[in-house]
Order: sequence, then C-alpha cells, then structure tokens
Amino acid sequence: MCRGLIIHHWDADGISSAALLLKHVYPEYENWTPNRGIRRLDQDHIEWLVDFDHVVITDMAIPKENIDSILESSEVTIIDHHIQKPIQNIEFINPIGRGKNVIDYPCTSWVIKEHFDLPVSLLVIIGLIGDRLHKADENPLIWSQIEKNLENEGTRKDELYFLTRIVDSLHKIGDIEAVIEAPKVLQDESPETIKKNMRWRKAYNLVESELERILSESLEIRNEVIYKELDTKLNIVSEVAKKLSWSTSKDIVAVNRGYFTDRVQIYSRSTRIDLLSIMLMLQSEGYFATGKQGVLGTVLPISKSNQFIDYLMQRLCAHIDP
Ligand SMILES: [Mn+2]
Repeated sequence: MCRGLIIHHWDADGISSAALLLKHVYPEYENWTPNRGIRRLDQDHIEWLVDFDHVVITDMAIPKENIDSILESSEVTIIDHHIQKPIQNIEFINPIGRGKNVIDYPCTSWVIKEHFDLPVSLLVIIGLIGDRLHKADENPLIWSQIEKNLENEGTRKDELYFLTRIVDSLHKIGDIEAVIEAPKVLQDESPETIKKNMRWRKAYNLVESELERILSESLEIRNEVIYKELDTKLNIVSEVAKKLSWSTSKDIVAVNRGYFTDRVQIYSRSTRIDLLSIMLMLQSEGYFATGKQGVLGTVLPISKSNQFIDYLMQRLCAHIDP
C-alpha cells in the first residue's frame, strides 16, 4: 500500500485544504505541518519524509530545494494558490502558478474544490474566509455559490467568520498538536464540532484578547505609512498588519520582536510599491521571505532587521503622492 503524507499550512485555509484532501482524495494519508513560522523543511524533516511514497504539499510554497530533496525518495504533488513557478517532474496543481487570475483562485480550498470537482461546503468556505477575511465576497461568481450553500445549510455569515477564527487561532497560539489534529476532526464539516471544542475555544479567546490589546494601542504614522511595533508571543503579526491597513487604507510595516528570541517577524502591506521585488531580493540574499501582490512577510535575524526596516519604510514613504 502507498504510504502518503499531506504537508499543509497551519492556518484556516491550510487546515481546511488538508481536511478536504483527507476526506475526498487521500483518505488513507497522514497529515502534518512544520508550524514553526517558517515554510522551510530542515534535514530532519527531509529524512523523515523518505518513509512516504507520496508527499502532497498544500497551501504552502516551500523552497524548490526542499521539493528536489523530497523527490529523491517520494512522488510529490503540490496543490496551492501561492505565487510559484511550475515545477517539473511533479503533479503541480496551482492555477496561480500557471498564470490564472488571483481573484478566481482566492484560496487553496477553492483550488481543491475546482480541481477535484467537489461541492461548496463548510471547509471550502472556511478556507476562503480564512485567507480573504472581509474581502471573501470580492468575486461575485464565487460568492454567489457560497451564499447558496449558506442558505441551504442555514448558516449565518457572522457564524462562519466565528468558526473560521476559531480554526485559525490554533497556529496563532502555537498549538501545533491541535493544528495537526484539526484536519481529521473537521471532516464531519459540522459547525458544532468547532464550537464545542474547548481547547480550540480557549485558543480563540486568547488570540482575540491579545488582538484587542494591540489594536487599541496608539498608532505611529510616518509620512502616511503606519509603523507598528509588537511584542507578542502569538503569531499574529500578519493579522495586525491586515486589520490596520484595511481599516486605515494606509501602507503598513508591522514588526514583531516577541515571537522568536533570535529573529524578527516583519510584515508589510502596500498598495503603492512592488513588494514582490523586495521579496525576491530577500530570497536571493538567502533570507526567508514570502508574499503575494501587495503583501510581504519575512523573518530576519536581529542584526539584519533594523537596516531592512529602514529601507522598507523609506521605499514606502517615498511613494506617497504629495
Ligand atoms: Mn491559503
């Protein structure tokens, strides 16, 4: 028998995507996430993966050299919506990587639904809301299908956001065990399963109160660009940046020095400058960086971080219209 593993992102879309794959496509497979805030596998992981005949990587663009190492012993399938060049010798299911429009493939759960011709279901929707938040309805063709499902199931929209936030809180508090357990538990696609899980609800409460604390602090705005310093042990820098930039319509740099002891999380959103080229620059210098249109996330050693933050702020401030 083929032994298979699904490696998935730790957020709501990654968990939902893994759950959909377990339920509909690879019921015998195991699932796992590295969940260390960095989408890169180390040598121990690679050696462990040798035991698997087939490795499915979903909602997480891990480096090409990791894929090459896995390919030496296993078959590889990628199912994703992150910006990524098509990779040879593997099954590459990533419409965005093949040049399709981001708005038509807003999350990995939607890529899976389309590719395997699955119905719209709670897991598909949680993936979408997890990645797109209040912009989940930006594609009317997709959103009308979601609304039809909600009507049929009798689920309210605010309840969906609540369910999604619960699922998405597990990685934010660093509960990797819960993240890995979630795709198995969620296959019943029942809102009650999510709401009644006390461990998950505790994670949710912790995240919400920390966000409330951080978002109530006063804002530093330099030249129309928000500069936000955090010191939190929770993995919420991207969410803080997202919330602040959407509520103010300003570009933002958010910096968290509290998650890693030896590295700094930096997250930026801009509607004005090309953050993708900055992401490529960091990657070419050997640093971890991820992103999509208008979004950049990176984790830098403390020694490099201040210089980079200055550079980024300068670039953003220089492009504000006078
Ligand atoms: Mn995603």
